[in-house]
Amino acid sequence: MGKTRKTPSIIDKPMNFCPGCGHGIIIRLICEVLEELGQDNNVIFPIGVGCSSNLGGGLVADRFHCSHGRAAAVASGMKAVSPENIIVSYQGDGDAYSIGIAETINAAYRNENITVVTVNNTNFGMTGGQMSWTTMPKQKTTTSQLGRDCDKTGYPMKFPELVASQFNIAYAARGSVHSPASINKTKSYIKKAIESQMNNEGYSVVEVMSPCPVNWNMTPVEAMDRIKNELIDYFELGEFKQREVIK
Ligand SMILES: Cc1ncc(C[n+]2csc(CCOP(=O)(O)OP(=O)(O)O)c2C)c(N)n1
Repeated sequence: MGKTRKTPSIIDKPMNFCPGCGHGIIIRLICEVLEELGQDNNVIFPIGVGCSSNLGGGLVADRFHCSHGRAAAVASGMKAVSPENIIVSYQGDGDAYSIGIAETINAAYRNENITVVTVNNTNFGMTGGQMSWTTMPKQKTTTSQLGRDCDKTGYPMKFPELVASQFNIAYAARGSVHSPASINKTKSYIKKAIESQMNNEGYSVVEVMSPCPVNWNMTPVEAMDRIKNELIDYFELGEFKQREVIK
């Protein structure tokens, strides 16, 4: 018998995600990390609007459901008044990048000592699969029915690379949940991000590539394969910035 992985105690009950969705895996990883770092009773989650909002219903943890796209601004305020708490904003790509890009980027610009986890499923999942700033070239969505035309709408945004290259932030990485190995790597990224907040190093962001079988019109297995075979060629996995802390 292999060692069983214990469910983190702040996970209260099953969450309402579609079969094959990646959100549940990512939330589980965040909770495992918080427990391992002894922060599970010290965390506050500013939560975005979208499928990410379901985090609120499944955890025994302090949380605040923010206006659409504004979680990074709320997170900055929480950290300012309560610096001893660990602040983890949890948002989708549509929320953090399309709708809330001003708040998202300004928090990075100011190097706020918060952690942002963005779930990139290349569309606005909750509202039925509209195009977002991470929709792939030629990808069909309900608002790009002939396939995304990037000459008209811009190219998919690579947020961790952007802030890592332009701002003096602490940590930026992109993970994925398409395989056990990528899940374990993603967990290590989330751990480094939260540790950097605990060390007062500043802003940390982990984007996670996540399947959305329902809106991609795929089976769960096909959706995982899409990440492996298509998405990570464009959305490269890895760490883009890691501050060297002088001890
Ligand atoms: C101000 C405002 N505009 C639009 C909406 C509708 N809305 C709800 S969820 C959502 C999309 C969220 O997409 P994303 O952040 O990518 O998260 P996902 O559901 O894919 O995880 C939108 C547009 C809203 N609730 N409020």
